[in-house]
Amino acid sequence: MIYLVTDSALSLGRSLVNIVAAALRGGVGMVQLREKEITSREFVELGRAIHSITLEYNVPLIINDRADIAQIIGAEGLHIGQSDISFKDARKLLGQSAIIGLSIENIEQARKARSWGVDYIGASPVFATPTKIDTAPALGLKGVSELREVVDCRIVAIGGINKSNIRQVIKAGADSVAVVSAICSAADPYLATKELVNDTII
Ligand code: TZP
Ligand code: MG
Repeated sequence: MIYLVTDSALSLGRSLVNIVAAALRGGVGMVQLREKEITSREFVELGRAIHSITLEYNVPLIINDRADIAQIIGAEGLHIGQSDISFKDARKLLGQSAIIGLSIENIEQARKARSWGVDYIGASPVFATPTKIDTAPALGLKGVSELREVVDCRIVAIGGINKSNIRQVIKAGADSVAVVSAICSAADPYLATKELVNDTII
């Protein structure tokens, strides 16, 4: 499954709503709204606009960081990192039906996340990427395989993944692949998504 993570700053001046719509037509199975540079009010407005399209495709919308915004717009889930609110608090706030994903950077964090019952772990980053530079060292394909052996929860791989390496990431054991620039910065986000989706069928 291809999981689109948004970044307006990487969308080459195009409307994020149009990019998400193209990615949904192309077959993404999950969308995460990850916007670091906008106000809370803009985040809510954009979230509502994007949610209305993801609902048409029956694709879950996940909000990055902001449990309050996930709740306000009725999004299907929340994605948190190691320094965000805790998984326990997020679950308490959003309830059992919410999809809650947690980024992990090593096996220890993955084990803990598994024991808490997260819905998926974001294995981050698989490869070094200019999209996010304040990351832990890259896990590499070996890191993904190790995670696959140790934890039995869903693994969403993220970081530097594109059509040149996606098959290897899936072969290493990722259940899904999350991408930012491979779709948001693509000349044709619809075609780019379709190609990535085809590549997941090994
Ligand atoms: N978390 C870890 S790497 C990353 C995030 C949000 C960015 C991935 O972006 P790209 O463009 O798919 O490498
Ligand atoms: Mg975060």
